[in-house]
Amino acid sequence: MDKRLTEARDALLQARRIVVFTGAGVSAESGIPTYRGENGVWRNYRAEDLATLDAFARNPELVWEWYNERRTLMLACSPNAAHLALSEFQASGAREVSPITQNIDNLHRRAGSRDVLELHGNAFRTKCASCDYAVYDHEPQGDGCRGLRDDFRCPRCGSWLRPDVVWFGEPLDDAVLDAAFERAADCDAFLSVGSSLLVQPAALLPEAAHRAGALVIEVNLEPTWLSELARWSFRGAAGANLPKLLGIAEGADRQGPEPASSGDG
Ligand code: BV8
Ligand code: ZN
Repeated sequence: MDKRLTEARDALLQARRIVVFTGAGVSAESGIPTYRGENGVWRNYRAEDLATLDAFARNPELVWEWYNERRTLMLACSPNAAHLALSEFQASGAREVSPITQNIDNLHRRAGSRDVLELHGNAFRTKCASCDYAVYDHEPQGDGCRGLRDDFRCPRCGSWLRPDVVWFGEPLDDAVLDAAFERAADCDAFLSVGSSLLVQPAALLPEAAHRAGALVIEVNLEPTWLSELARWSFRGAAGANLPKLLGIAEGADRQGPEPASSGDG
């Protein structure tokens, strides 16, 4: 294993409170397009154009069609080695692990991660645009929203239902954001995985951790503004690097009894 990766892993495994902050890049190997990568344009729509309140007000059917298409794709994808390693790392209980994600694809939950802070919501949660009705849809709603489907009308007040995600220009949920900043300021290690760190205010979290003196490590295919600040910045895929960094790949972090010696010791 790359010497720098071993050093970073050994330093990381000393930490007691670790935030693992993820972006679209952690789900790329599961087959979910990123936002700004070469295939970053969703079909012929751009997230910035459709993931907005204006777009929904103008054409809710189109926005629902887009989200149903994305839900269908997300359900067809599976958590990859990065999601699974993070879930195993957290489950080991050896230290406090706080997953904070910008992704709405539900893959961290499906991988078994707990207590995931979903900064931008979850594509599978549906909420009423007017009252507090909300429901967690495990399956995409039918075959998409062709014309006015009454499935998209709130059973309580009749208003439009919408995906429970944070659109551009919308504020993030205060409680979620406060919790995220608290964890970033309190952690002793902060991992940024698969994010271009361009979307605010999420992109302020790595900075908050760095300012608080946390060990900062990055795994990303391309350099970001954090790459200079990080103690280690690995240019590589999350699926290949995160399991090694977390000591999962070769069981370096097994807390259980020493594996029985193979008798050649
Ligand atoms: C708000 C849900 C205010 C919807 C999302 C100008 C300057 C600065 C800020 C702004 C500005 N103009 C406007 C703003 C604010 C705006 C913003 O930040 N815009 C950006 C585009 C400049 N922010 C907002 O609007 C936020 N709200 O500010 O509200 C307010 C306050 C009070 C009252 C009223 C209003 C809301 C932002 C949330 C938007 N919603 N998603 C949906 O998706 O349907 S954001 C969406 O894009 C994703 O959720 C994700 O968070 C983000 C994309 O970021 P990344 O995850 O980093 O993904 P990206 O593709 O960019 O990068 C992937 C990286 O992975 C790449 O670097 C790539 O190299 C790497 N990679 C690829 N494959 C791999 C890999 N790495 C490792 N392994 C691999 N295999
Ligand atoms: Zn309602």
